[in-house]
Amino acid sequence: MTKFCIGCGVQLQCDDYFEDGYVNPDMIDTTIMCKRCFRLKNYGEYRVSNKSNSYYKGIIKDIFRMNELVLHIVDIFNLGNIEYIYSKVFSPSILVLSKIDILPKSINEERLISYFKKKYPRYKEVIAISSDKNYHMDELFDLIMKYKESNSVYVMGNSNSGKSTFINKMIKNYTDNKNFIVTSCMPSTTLNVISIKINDELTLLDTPGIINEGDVVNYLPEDVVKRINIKHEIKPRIYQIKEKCALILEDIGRINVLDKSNISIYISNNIDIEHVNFDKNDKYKDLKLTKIHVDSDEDLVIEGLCFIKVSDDTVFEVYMKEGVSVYTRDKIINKE
Ligand SMILES: Nc1nc2c(ncn2[C@@H]2O[C@H](COP(=O)(O)OP(=O)(O)OP(=O)(O)O)[C@@H](O)[C@H]2O)c(=O)[nH]1
Ligand SMILES: [Mg+2]
Repeated sequence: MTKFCIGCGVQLQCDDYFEDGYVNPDMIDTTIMCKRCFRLKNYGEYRVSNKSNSYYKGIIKDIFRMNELVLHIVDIFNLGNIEYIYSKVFSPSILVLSKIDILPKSINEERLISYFKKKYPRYKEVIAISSDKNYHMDELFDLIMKYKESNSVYVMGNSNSGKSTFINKMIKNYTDNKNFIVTSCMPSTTLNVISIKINDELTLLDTPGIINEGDVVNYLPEDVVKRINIKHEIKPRIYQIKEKCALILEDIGRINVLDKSNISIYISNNIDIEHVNFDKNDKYKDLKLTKIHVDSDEDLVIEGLCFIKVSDDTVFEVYMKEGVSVYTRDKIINKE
């Protein structure tokens, strides 16, 4: 009988140890979870999946053709390639800004919501949630019941955006089920569509996340990825830059600030930043340099790592691993 892992959705098999879905042959009849999920859930041990981004895109491609409600889950800290799904979903969809608990409490949520509503007008609704803090879960449940086309509602978004954590919270809040989907801060935890019945009128379908190729997590070792993952409210690091200087982000990279400006860096509280005089960059010469001008109404974004607000137009030199996206966007936090 074909069985699927309750942790990641992949088909269970006992033939190939190195393939996803592997379980020991003597357990294939009794277990409901693959070895990869078991080790991740119980020991925090992560194993890279052998599936590619085009495989994940292939899975969700068919969903775009269905006329079902889509919840597009976007990590508020890591917007990534939000346009990818936005440009493909034409069925009713709700933009769910997840992990709102990690932004400072002083942030004006209404302004944040109207920023996204204006920029992405095809979403029926935009809502900010925190699955960790159980914030706006009932409100989102009501929106789902209002807009759903049938019993099936698809949950889509980038890898690590918090899709499975959100579904687990729905399971906890609205069902007696004790089987939860496996979640982690490492990329590609969910590998296949997982169907979760919430009640007789609602089944949520978790989907594998899209890998954002410019995300810094693709280029850093596991221990650093775990530390850049933001678990608690960010305390922005604020610097009054009076003359050219450099900010050293441990071994991850370096940011030279070339103009006078007040800058606020939104980054994991676990990453040390050293503020040093501007000097030669010998240590970082193997990293790629991006020289970038940031207007005072823009943020500088280093994908998956941080974003920086500036008080005045400022030029930065950013040294990061080749492949990491460094770009500007309209400021998402205006007045706090
Ligand atoms: N602070 C905070 N962290 C969250 C929240 N929701 C999810 N996370 C964390 O975000 C990381 C990714 O969560 P997942 O639910 O595994 O993300 P996913 O979208 O299912 O990822 P894939 O399965 O790879 O597509 C985990 O470390 C979660 O603990 C939240 O509301 N607040
Ligand atoms: Mg998942």
